[in-house]
Amino acid sequence: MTKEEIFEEAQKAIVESDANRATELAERGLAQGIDPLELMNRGFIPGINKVGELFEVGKLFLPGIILAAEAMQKVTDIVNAALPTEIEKGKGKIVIGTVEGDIHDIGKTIVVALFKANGFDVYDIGRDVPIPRFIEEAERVGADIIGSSALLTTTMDGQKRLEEELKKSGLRDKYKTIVGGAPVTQRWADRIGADAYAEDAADGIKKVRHLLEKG
Ligand code: B12
Repeated sequence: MTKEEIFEEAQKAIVESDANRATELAERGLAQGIDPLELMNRGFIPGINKVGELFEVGKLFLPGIILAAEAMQKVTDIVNAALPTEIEKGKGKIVIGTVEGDIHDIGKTIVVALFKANGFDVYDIGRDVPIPRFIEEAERVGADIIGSSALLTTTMDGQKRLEEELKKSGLRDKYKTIVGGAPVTQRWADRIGADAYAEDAADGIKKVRHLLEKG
């Protein structure tokens, strides 16, 4: 199979919620030497995005998304495990989680894996995380950066509350913050006063490096 065929089939397998086919394609793609991130970005992620679109127009219902998400989770685990292991340590400590009320964590898991693969110390606090918990964890581990993910327009507000809580506790200058998630934009980051916004995991690495350089 060519690379393009794998990407196409990968997308189809997610849309069809075919976990077996999806895992087979993930393994095959990696064995063929396709870059893990490219495999996600051009194969599986367009698949899950398509699922979102079908849901939006009423062509797919919640049980369908759940099945597709399960298939997505499986391939994410396989592909993440194939990311090259970290070579340097001590580049920066990052606490990352999905905000309160939000259980979407596929994207966050990809971000966590890529940060780890790039040598960062990552503290993944999971999903549906109460806002104070982000700060507690950052204080506990002595983080440099706090990253938050939000996939619902209603839960994006948690990212704003994080900024507010940091200010209230006099800790705003101690940490850099980065926000992400499908509905999140640079404009939102500017509006709430976050230090950075990232479009995807690779952009996240770039932005975090920049934040750490700036000090
Ligand atoms: C899979 C999915 C689910 C799965 C989640 C499984 C899981 N373990 O994550 C399940 C079925 C559980 C689910 C549930 C729901 N979902 Co849903 N879901 C999706 C779907 C189809 C895909 C999300 C996804 O995984 N995308 C792939 C990943 C790779 O992309 P990503 O998350 O954006 O992450 C990338 C970047 O954004 C960035 N990034 C993300 N976070 C961060 C953080 C940092 C720090 C950085 C640097 C970068 C970064 O990097 C990532 C990698 O490139 C989306 C559609 C969509 N297009 O987003 C709907 C969607 C988000 N869901 C939606 C809805 C409505 C729901 C439900 C309310 C449905 C319901 N009626 O119950 C519930 C909500 C549950 C809750 N309280 O959270 C709506 C949201 C609408 C809105 N305006 O808010 C969407 C947009 C679907 C739609 N079109 O209507 N969902």
